[in-house]
Amino acid sequence: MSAVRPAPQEVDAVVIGAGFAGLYTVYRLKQMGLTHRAFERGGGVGGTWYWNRYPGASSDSESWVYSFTFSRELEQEWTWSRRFPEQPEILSYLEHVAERFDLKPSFAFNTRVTGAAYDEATARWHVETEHGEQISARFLITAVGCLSAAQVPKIPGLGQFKGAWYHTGEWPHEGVDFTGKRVGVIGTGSSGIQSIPVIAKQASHLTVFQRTPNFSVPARNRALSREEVETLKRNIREIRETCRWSSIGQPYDWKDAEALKVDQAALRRQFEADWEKGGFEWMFGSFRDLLVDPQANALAADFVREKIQAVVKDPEVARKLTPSGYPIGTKRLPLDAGYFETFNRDNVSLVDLRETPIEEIVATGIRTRERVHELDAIVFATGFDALTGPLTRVGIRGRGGETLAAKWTAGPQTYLGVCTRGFPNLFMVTGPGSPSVLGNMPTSIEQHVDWIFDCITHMRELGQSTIEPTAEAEAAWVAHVKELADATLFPHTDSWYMGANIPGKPRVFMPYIGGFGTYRQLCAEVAEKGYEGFSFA
Ligand code: N01
Repeated sequence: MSAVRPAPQEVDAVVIGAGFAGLYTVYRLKQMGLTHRAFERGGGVGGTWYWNRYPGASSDSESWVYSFTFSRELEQEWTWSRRFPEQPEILSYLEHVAERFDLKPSFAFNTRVTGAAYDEATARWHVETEHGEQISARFLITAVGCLSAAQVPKIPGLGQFKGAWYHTGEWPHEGVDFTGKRVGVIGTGSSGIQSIPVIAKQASHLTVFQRTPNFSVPARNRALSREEVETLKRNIREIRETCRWSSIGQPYDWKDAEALKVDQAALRRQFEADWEKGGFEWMFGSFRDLLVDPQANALAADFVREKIQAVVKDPEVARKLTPSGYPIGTKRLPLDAGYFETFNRDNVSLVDLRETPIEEIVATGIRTRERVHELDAIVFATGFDALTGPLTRVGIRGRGGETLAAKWTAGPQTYLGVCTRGFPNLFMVTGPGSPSVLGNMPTSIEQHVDWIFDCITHMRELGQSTIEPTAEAEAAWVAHVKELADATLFPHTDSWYMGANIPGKPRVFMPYIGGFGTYRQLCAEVAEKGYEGFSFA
């Protein structure tokens, strides 16, 4: 019997996560010949797409940009079937990437990292897993995702519920059959809005528990024709180059026009035309003042309110579904496939929690102030402890044993959203303070990972062993991120961007909103100036 070679315990880098970010990080580590261990709490690759298997789960970025660009061969050999790829297809894509580039052997799956402590004497990270493994690494690279810490609200009585309950972000792999079941969905963010139309078709009755009515734009998903695929593949380099320099990492950008300065008939025509096209372009390829000027924003919000009123037949239901009191787009805008139409079905009812709040969950369902809604299953589409949650829950301790959670009590403190002072050689892929969730994630991820590996190469060439931001650079970056956000309408809204969905979380706008292209340029300039704002040892 041949002995199994033990996995190395002293490595150049530990990677946490096997989604887009973790896979590309491991690809680069292999390419550079750096020794590494990678850990993933799930049973396979996929990250977000491994966990979010809820009915209707799909990307809101078009398939031809929601993918890697690092390999031209990969780009040409993989063919997407639809405009917006659905969860099973994205997961197959990531599995294909992992196989094609032989990335899987680097990962230990079903293995949660339970702690990582920086040892000042050796300038190394000591990483522990739930299975008791101890690894020493020079670099710690987190690829833990921005929306991976699922949030089930603490509603009294969940323990006594006799039916089944699920969170969209931790959906059972075998799927859930709601046929003949009375289902309740709590939450009307992107996950709720994607899953509600699909669950409504299966369930005997669906009750939607809505706290804040949401704006939503039609996705208009469709199959791609062979001709379209061929054209896209021919032009893919150009398309992706546009993404790299655009505001949200997409192949379009804000128009060079302001809603308040164009003729109102022309504005209407533009809104209508983009509405027909579907997708994020309706907002993020639109007038450049929509998210900075309240009056401009109101024009867009009124347009969507009219669409809701036109679709929903029952005026009382339409009233409850119509958002007001916050600017459109300042909560992450969902894309939908017949969300508002779903409320015209006989088997769907809407509970407005602002009028009749949930008091408790009982054995047979959900009791609001008004009555008990009898249910066989509850779906929590209640979101995530975004951006900081996935990082703080790892238990990362920097210099002097300080935890990330302690350092970030008043909000995330980072430089460029990739490093944080007091945690030398920790790189956070798409960390708070970077554009991350405000753009197309694979574009953000590739930019960050490439920057990290350029930085590691630089350190290697100059014989430096550690890197961390200076106190001044970090403070200036945090102030800059805040200043940019304050110039927009975002801080006025309770959203997960602001940490407002998590009780006790500091109210800080977490991502960098200066535009993805601008951010890329800034990162490149920092590197060109010898990693200005970082100190090396
Ligand atoms: O979560 P959310 P999500 N009682 O936080 C409600 C990405 N994503 O999973 O608005 C009652 O947006 C909450 O109400 P309110 C995307 O970036 C991407 O839907 O806080 N209700 C809200 O309605 C997205 O933005 C894709 O008042 C409660 C909902 O639950 C992000 O993930 C698909 C409640 C939560 O909405 C998160 O989306 C899906 C309570 N105690 C997700 N607590 C694609 O790209 C919360 N709510 C396709």
